[in-house]
Amino acid sequence: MRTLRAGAACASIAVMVAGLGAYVVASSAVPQEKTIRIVSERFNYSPAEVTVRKGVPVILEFTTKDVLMGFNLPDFEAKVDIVPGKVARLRLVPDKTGTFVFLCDVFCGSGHEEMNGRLIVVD
Ligand SMILES: [Cu+2]
Repeated sequence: MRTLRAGAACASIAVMVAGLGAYVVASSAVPQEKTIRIVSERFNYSPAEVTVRKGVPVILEFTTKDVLMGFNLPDFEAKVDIVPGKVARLRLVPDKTGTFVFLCDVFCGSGHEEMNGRLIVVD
C-alpha cells in the first residue's frame, strides 16, 4: 500500500516535470513573427524587395496610398487585396529558398502590368 502511494506520487511529479518541460519548449519554440510593412502606390511597392528566412513565419502588412491594389505571390499561392484606408495582412511561412516575383493582380492603371517586386527567401 505504502509502495503504491509512493509510486503514484512519483508518477504525478514526473507528469508535472514533463509538463513543465513541454511548456518551456513550447514557449521558446514559438517564434516572434516579424511584421514587414509594404506600401503600395501606382505603380510600385515600397520596398520592392523583401528578404525573409525559410521556415520563419512573417506577417506581410500592406497599405495603399492611392487606389485598390493587389498582392499576388504565385509561388506560395499567397494573395490579398489592398484596399485604400485599410491594412491588409498576410501570414507567410516560406517553405523554399529562392527569388520569387510578386505582382499586382488588380488593374490599377497604365503601369499596372509592370507593378511587381521580389521576395527573396534565404536559409
Ligand atoms: Cu495593379
